[in-house]
Parts: sequence; structure tokens; C-alpha cells
Amino acid sequence: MAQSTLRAKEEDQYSFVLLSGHRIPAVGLGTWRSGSQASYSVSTAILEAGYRHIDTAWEYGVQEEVGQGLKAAMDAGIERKDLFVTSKLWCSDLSTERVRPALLNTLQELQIDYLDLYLIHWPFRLKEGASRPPQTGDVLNFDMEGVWREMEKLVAQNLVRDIGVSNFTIKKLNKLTGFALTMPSICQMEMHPGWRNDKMLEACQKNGIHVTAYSPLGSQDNGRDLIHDPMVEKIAKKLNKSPGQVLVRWAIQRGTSVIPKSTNTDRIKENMHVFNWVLSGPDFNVLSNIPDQKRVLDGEDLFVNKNDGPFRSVADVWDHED
Ligand code: NDP
Ligand code: 1BO
Repeated sequence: MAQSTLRAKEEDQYSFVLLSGHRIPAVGLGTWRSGSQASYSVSTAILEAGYRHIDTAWEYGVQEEVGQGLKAAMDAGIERKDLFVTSKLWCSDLSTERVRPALLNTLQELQIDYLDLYLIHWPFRLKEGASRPPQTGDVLNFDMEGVWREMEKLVAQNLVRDIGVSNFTIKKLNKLTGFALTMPSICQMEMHPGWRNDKMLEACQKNGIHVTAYSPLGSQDNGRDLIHDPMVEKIAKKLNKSPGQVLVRWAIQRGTSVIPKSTNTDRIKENMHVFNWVLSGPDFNVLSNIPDQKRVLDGEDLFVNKNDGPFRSVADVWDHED
């Protein structure tokens, strides 16, 4: 089945249609490492830049701040039904009895009564308080089917509108789709010109699963500085756009929604000005052929224990598919 196509709604919010029939706005605001700025960035994104899609997670430790930002936007007149809020189930909550309490805690922190999308953040169960990297016994057995059944119940109970996954491999996606009664609407994956992740995108498209691209600018700190990549800079200069806009636009033209993070007012606005212009075929292809394909977030610190446990290497984490 083909990936859903980009469509504009009356209020000029571009979105993709999901398997469930719901829509996800094409550009959302990322909130990882937003810290105490998260409240400001969420309200600014919604009220000043026109964002309607906010991506967060329990693990980011900013859900209360995100909730304050959402509340400020709704107090200013934005309706809940016009927002698309994503959060994620952390690895220490990947057991059947912890799914519902984790979701209820997330809703409480966000001050809302349903999520638009709840994702399995990473498909690995960790003991609460696990070390980074994990020590012996920190990585536990993950009952994927049991956890998914609990997530399906959240949809039936109208606590969550769509459910999905993140950081999955083709092997894990095939396993999940083999028993899912409610299909994952979305797979969220690291994707940018430095890590296209073509195989996973194709696998999702075959199943009608929409893909959201995370770390679309290459992330930060130990990430990949795509903002200063010569190819990205050259195309940006030619089009009179910023490198950030070129990267966000590339993601949208691949048929993925995209969630750039910023806590800076100008960059929050800039990252949304990616409609009503296009990357030409040749420019898109140049970006799609940047060499040295490499993940930024390979999961090593989170899941790899070189001496013990199920994941002795990054290749183990990704089922040797890279
Ligand atoms: P991004 O690729 O979005 O890059 C963010 C960095 O780019 C920040 O340093 C930001 O700084 C800077 N930046 C933002 N806009 C611009 C611009 N226009 N020009 C130059 N620099 C810019 O990184 P993330 O890793 O944060 O990914 C985005 C979001 O994806 C996360 O915040 C999170 O919501 C989600 N995510 C999900 C994961 C998962 O496991 N499912 C994993 C990783 C991310 P500044 O704030 O100062 O503007
Ligand atoms: C540790 C969390 C990675 C960003 O989603």
C-alpha cells in the first residue's frame, strides 16, 4: 500500500492520513532535551508558529512543562481536537501491568485526557533504574504481544487515538504485525539525509504504516551536523531557504512527518515555513545520496552490554539489519 500523501486542511495545516483515518500534521515540535524551555517552546510553536503537533515522551522528563505549554495554548483558544499530541511508553514500563498506569501518569503530567498517539519508545524492556550502559540483569524479557494488547485496550477505552512503535527493525515489525489486532498507525524512526533508513521506510510503506522522522536535523551534541553539510548549505543558498528548512522539507517530500526540536523562537518558526515551495527532483536526489550513512542514535548507551545479556553490540540492537 502506498504511503499516505500530503494534504492541506482548511487552516493550511498540512497533514498525512493514517491507517486509522486520523490525520497527523506533517511538522511537529520535538521536545527532547528542551528542559525548562519546553513550556515556552510548546506554547510559542502553537500560538505563534502554527504548529498543531507536539512530540514528547515520559523519558524526556519534560511532560509537565509540555502540559503547561499545551494548557497555555488551549487557554488562548486553541481547541484540543485541533492538536496532535504524541508521547511514548518508556522501556521500564514495557510489561503488561505497567502500560495503563504509565499512560495515566503521562496524561496527568500533560494535563489532557487522551493522547493522539502512544508509541513504544524502544522495543527493549529495562529494569527500573537500569544503568547506562546496562549492567547484568538490567535488560529484561519483553512480552511484545502482551504489551501491545494493553495498548490496544487504551485505544478501545478512548484514552489513546492511535498506537505505534519507534526504533523498530523489520524483524520486530513483522513480529508485531503478525499478532496485532490494531495495526500500528505510525513508526517513528531516526531519519535524515545522513541516515535515510530506506529499508525501514519501505517496510512501513508496504504495510500502510506512516513514518515520522526523528532527529531530522541530525540531532545535537554528539549528533551529525547536517546544518553545516556543504550539500545542504549549497541547496539552501540556491533556494534562499535555511539549511534547517531544506532538511525538514526533504523529510516531508519523502512522505514522512517530521519533528524538529527547537527552543528558539526564530528557529521554531523557520522550521514550519516549509510549505508552498519544493525541492526539485535533482536537489532531492542530491540530498538522498549523501554518503557515510550512519545512525546518530544507535542505542549503544541504552542497551548494549558487551559482556553479558542479549545485546552485545549495536548490530544486535538492530537485528543485524543495517
Ligand atoms: P533535531 O534533529 O531536531 O535537532 C535539534 C537541534 O537542532 C537542536 O540543537 C536545535 O537547537 C537545533 N535546531 C533546530 N532548528 C534549527 C534550525 N532551523 N537551524 C539550525 N539549528 C536548528 O534533534 P532531536 O534529536 O531533538 O530530534 C527531534 C525530536 O525527535 C526530539 O526532540 C524528539 O521529540 C524526537 N526524537 C525521538 C526519538 C525516539 O527514540 N523516538 C529519538 C530522538 C528524537 P535549538 O533548540 O537551539 O534551536
Ligand atoms: C533516550 C531517549 C531517546 C530520545 O527519544
